[in-house]
Amino acid sequence: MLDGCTPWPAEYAERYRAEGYWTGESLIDVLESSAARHGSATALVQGDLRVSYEELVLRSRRAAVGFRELGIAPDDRVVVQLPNVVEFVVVCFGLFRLGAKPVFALPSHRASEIRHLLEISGAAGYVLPGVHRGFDHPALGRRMRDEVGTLRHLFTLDETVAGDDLVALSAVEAAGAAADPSGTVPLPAPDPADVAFFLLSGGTTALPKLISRTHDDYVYMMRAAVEAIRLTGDDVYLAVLPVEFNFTFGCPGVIGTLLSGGTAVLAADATPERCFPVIERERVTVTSVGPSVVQLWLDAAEWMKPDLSSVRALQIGGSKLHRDLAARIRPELGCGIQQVFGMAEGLICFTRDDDPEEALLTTQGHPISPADEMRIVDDKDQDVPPDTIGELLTRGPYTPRGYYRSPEHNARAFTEDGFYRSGDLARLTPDGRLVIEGRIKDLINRGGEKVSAGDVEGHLEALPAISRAAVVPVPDDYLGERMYAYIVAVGTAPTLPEIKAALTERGLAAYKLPDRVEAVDELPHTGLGKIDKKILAARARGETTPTAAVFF
Ligand code: OOB
Repeated sequence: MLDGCTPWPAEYAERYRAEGYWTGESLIDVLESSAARHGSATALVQGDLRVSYEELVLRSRRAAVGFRELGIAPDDRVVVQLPNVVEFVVVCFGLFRLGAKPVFALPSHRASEIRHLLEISGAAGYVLPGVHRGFDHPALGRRMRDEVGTLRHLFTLDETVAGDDLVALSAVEAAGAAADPSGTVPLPAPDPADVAFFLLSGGTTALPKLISRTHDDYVYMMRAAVEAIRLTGDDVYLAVLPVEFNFTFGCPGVIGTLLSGGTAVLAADATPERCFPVIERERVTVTSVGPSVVQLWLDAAEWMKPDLSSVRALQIGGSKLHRDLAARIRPELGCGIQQVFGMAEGLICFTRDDDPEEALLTTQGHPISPADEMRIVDDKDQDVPPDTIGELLTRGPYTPRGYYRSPEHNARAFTEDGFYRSGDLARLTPDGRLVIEGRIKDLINRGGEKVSAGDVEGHLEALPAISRAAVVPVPDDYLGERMYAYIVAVGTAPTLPEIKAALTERGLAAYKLPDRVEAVDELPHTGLGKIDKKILAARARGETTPTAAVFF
């Protein structure tokens, strides 16, 4: 296994193999076996572009040879930041085939996050779009190459911005075709027990951590998700959220759809204007969104009156879906509903079609694998009885045992016997269904995008006009949570637009910008000298607590 990753202990690896969870197939095997069965069927759709399974295999093979020709080697890490386009899938399979490891960045990531991902992964390559949604990714890429020592190769989706130092992805495929015209150059078969790619954590500490996912674990997770949702070659999946998100990528997502021989349609964004016509035209059967998108779609459906009846499963996950919103989906959108609890770190839970209505509306269902272990524990790590809230711990065949290159953090994030401490507050109903109740970890879940409080606070405190900062979530009907920033100013307090502009200037992604700001003379502290976020959160929610008065 790649250096810096934590393998499963041998006894568990043996058990997962012996019990048939890990089958020794790589993601390449999965694609090729689907192509062997469904060669001319449509694998991917993006606007008017349709790509068959055969073409996808051919293009990803060419990409693999092309990347190799251009200097990418097996085990090299390559940060991939692309919108929802066919090339994303081609690049991923190209890198898998070469044994290079994609590191998934979100299209919304900016200098701060990209630098971190490049540095922590020691990336040799960075695949980026052109100017996308007004942001000049090529300029960022060039800057990063000057600043990050390991970064040697830049690739872009946009031919018009390509140059000697920035190779167009079309040129990568062309280089592969030229070097291997008959498609027979031998390429090493990936080791199924090795890392296939890296997902990003929601970020419990300052910046996202990398989560290595092996072929064995991810192929199994997808297969379990495919079975749980009964996905077949007749299904059409719509990728609404970014494809780099675990939910959209493999739960069952784009890649699980390819495993099933179905068609994955790539949407450019989550707007109803974009998605409703595609759902109608392609007869989409499954798609995955967060509660904020559900809200947006419900509002738009009132006047757009779309026909979404082909959607048998509108998967909703990433943040808490409130019962009243859940209850409107079937009558108002005409889609079936499936709640999904998931994490880049592993464990996935689904509600099922045959669940009682109330369980469908108010729980996050069951794990997708019988080998998933869940514990709900109190603050002494003791199991609590059903219907009691505690922290969710989990272990299983697709829940890795450590973050990449993070031994210190791993010691805290995992129990000695390998359970991942999710930081989620949850309970199990007496019939074993999971209900997420809140979080221990210091995150703001803004419409499913997890923003680390520490990350934003660090950036705020780096501004000359601010000496101390603390950010807290406030509940929000639309996004689930919004971010409220408390600052102690140096001199005149900066305004929200000034703060947003300064943070953007520092390279912070737009979804991490505070929604409101309030200047205070001093931040409240707990007895242990930590900033008392409970007081701040209560104040942000408009509640006044007697203690708050003492500290402000
Ligand atoms: C998904 O993955 P991540 O890694 O971005 O975030 C994981 C965290 C969980 O620990 C939990 O705090 C929250 O997101 N979460 C939910 C939830 N699903 C995820 N909170 C309440 N209700 C839910 N249904 O978000 C993710 C990955 C794969 C599939 C689905 C979601």
